[in-house]
Amino acid sequence: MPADFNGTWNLVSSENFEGYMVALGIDFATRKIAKMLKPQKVFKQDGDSFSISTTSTFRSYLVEFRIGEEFEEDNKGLDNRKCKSVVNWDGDKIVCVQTGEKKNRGWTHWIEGDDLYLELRCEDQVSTQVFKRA
Ligand code: VLZ
Repeated sequence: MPADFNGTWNLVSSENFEGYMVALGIDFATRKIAKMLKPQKVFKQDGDSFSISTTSTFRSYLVEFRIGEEFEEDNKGLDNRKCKSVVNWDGDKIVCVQTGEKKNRGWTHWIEGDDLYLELRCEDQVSTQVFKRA
């Protein structure tokens, strides 16, 4: 039985989100705002179907996918670069590979105790965020 990510999660800590945003080419003014945000994630997981909505007072982002099925991702409101994305299980983690202009782009989510983790990767930058159940 795979991990159950269903629920509402609030950001409690963030490491090197700045470096991740720089690697994505996000401008200074946007980064200044974005790094102050405490986004909330709502996961809906039904078998291999997922939706992850990330909301904040500034920008919000929704991604929907099925495990193992490649999809076009537009990253609207983030860096707006299109990529081909695919998410797979790695044990109890979900691992997204985002193939496009930026090398080594993707993210991994997993649960540790009561906390939701997110590792965001772009080029040589790694950001780690931790969320707690709302
Ligand atoms: O998360 O890719 O959960 O695809 C934060 C909005 C969204 C703040 C960060 C605005 C998205 C930032 C991180 C402006 C530059 C992300 C995935 C995994 C969902």
